[in-house]
Amino acid sequence: MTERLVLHEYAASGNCYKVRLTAAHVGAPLERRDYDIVKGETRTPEFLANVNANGRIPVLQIGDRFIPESNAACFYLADGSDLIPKDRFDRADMLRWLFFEQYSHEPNIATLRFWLHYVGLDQLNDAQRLQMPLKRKAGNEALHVMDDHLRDRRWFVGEGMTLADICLFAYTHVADEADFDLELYPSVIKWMERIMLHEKHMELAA
Ligand SMILES: N[C@@H](CCC(=O)N[C@@H](CS)C(=O)NCC(=O)O)C(=O)O
Repeated sequence: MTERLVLHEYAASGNCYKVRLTAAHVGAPLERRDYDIVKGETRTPEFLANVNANGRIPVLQIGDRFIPESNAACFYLADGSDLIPKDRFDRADMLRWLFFEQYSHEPNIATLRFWLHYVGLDQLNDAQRLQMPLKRKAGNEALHVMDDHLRDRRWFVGEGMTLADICLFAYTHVADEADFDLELYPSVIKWMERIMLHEKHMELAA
């Protein structure tokens, strides 16, 4: 990769962490540009016009082009590496888990983490408070699905670590910050330990 890579990010976000972890894994040097999402820095006219019309980070800048959506950014970085299965079925299965992460996992676990750990229970509005039990239930359902899948597997797809593992690891390993009890999911815990052992570049993504 010869083009300059800039990650527009908020460092505490798991969506941004997964992009950093993927970059570290494939050895791609990333410049980092921080935005305070609590202060609305991704909602300014300049950000909306020049970085992401959807007003969110992460956004991976490649030269003068921009890729929003964390899993798309991860895919760009991982394309051609050992994180993307060669087998056609496995590649589609990897995408299945990336979509699962965005639909069933992240909207529940990441949102509860942000509300409880960064905004604070006292600061939540009525609509957010009302959604909390539903997000708790759906987050636990996602963790159950993962735990069942991992009962007799080491990795989500095939025989080695893929992008599916990196993307699901991002918010699972901090789910305790959203008050999820990971002890209820022993196969998930073993899988996280496996990733931490396997992923030699983890400290580069901190
Ligand atoms: N599906 C998007 C979600 C991006 C997202 O929700 N980003 C949050 C931080 S994790 C954000 O930018 N929030 C600020 C805002 O909405 O103003 C992805 O995977 O990148």
